[in-house]
Amino acid sequence: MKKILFSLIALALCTTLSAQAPTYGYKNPVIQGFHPDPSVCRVGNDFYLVTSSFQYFPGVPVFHSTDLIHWEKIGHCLTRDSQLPLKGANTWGGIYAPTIRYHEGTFYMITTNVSHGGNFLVHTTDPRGEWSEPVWLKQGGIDPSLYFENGVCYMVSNPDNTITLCEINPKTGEQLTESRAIWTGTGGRFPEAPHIYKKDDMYYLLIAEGGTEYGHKVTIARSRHIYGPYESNPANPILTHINRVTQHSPIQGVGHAELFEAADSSWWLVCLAFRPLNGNHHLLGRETFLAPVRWDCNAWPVVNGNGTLELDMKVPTLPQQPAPKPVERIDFKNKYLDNEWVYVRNPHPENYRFAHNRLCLTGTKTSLDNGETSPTLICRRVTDPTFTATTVCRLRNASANDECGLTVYMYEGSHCDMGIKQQADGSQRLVVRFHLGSIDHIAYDAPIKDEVYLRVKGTPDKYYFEYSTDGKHYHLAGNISTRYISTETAGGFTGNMLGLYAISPTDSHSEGQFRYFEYKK
Ligand code: 6LW
Repeated sequence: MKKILFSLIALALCTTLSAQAPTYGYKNPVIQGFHPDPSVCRVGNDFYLVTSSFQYFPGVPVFHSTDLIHWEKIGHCLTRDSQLPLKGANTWGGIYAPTIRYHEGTFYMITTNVSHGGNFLVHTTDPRGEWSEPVWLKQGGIDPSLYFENGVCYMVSNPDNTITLCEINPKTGEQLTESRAIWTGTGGRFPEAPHIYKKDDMYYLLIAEGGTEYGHKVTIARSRHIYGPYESNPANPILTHINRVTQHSPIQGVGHAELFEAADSSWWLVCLAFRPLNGNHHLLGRETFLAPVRWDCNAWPVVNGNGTLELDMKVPTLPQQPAPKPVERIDFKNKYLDNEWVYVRNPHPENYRFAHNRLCLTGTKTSLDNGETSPTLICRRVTDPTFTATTVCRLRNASANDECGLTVYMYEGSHCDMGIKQQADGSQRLVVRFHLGSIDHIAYDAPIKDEVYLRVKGTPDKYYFEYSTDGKHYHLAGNISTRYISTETAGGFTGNMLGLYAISPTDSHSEGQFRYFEYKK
């Protein structure tokens, strides 16, 4: 009787719980802000996702989800200088598209450091923990991926714009077979992002073509044998926004995808795309999108019915489990930074410390215009078309021209800074400066005293730079059309970041001391 009662209670609980978990509809992008080239692996009911990181340190963020919609950033694969040399890496350099795979208890992440050493992989048994030292690989090209079958580890990448396959020892990196060309795609430029899957005794080769701009598309081919010959899907591309039906879609540049199966046998796809916000200009970089896939036995996969995506996806989903929300306000007195924060290239840890209930940044000669080494700058992604970012800081022990403040940073060639600047006579001024390619423009320069609140208000069309001495009444110190700092104008593979910085042209050991940082959408 007790047993029956217990079972009844358990059943009632399960029914209520599953009744509570929604299983319909979600919003794209599922990971907002600069998070391109997504790759996913599944272990039971857990999905792990990685994205590219270019010049930023630590590199290759790792996300976890059980419903594919809510993703929690659980760490980074590349957290040590020995794994991630980034000297001279810019927004077109450093770490390109990663692939994550799980095989016999081990997670593998394979990627390219285009600035140092080319293709390599790292592995771990705990994706929330530390990953191995890099295992360097011989086969070139970008976008390497792994496929495991019967004790063999295959590596695929795109040297010479040709999808190329070989066998490797994933623990030593040794290449065990000659590299063999297997497909060049359907004729689009930049055949890249290859992944191999096996289904119904066929090998499927998924790639991207057309380049990562408006001509981007996803195509697929299949073969009975892993080395080919591969037959192209007559319905290619299986996903693109290049056509007239999506000409006015708020999502563009759809490509670089990964296909995978959930535990309930449903198929899904993640890919990158961008959201034009100011005319044809995009600010947030390439983001991660999700789509359902229908993949019948012996058939070609069909993405979201007609090979396009929407922001508002009206489709059945896995039971939805909201992930913890990112913190809006970080008080530096807690001596803690969450894993949203990254540095540009390999940071100098001695220039970052918590003291006086603040985050203290020691300025160096390396300015934000420097593309070789690491300025004192700690950043997080802009993740929303409309946002307000606020910090409060003071500049201490400063010599003439030392500075600290808040920047909207695309890369060294394109950033808008608002900061406190030390004068030769000991006074301080509030300066707003736009550094846009060869143009350096001072938008504001006025006296200021001691601690100052700095606020950037972002809208799709304009960024507004404001400051306050009491945190209540703000003065507008400048504004700029977002077009100037968009990917279309500035270039690069990354997106807008918000950064706290300090600079000292004479290495005077002055400090920018920040009390908190708040980001609200
Ligand atoms: C990536 C390539 C691409 O390696 O852009 O859009 C490159 N796709 O596949 C950098 O993200």
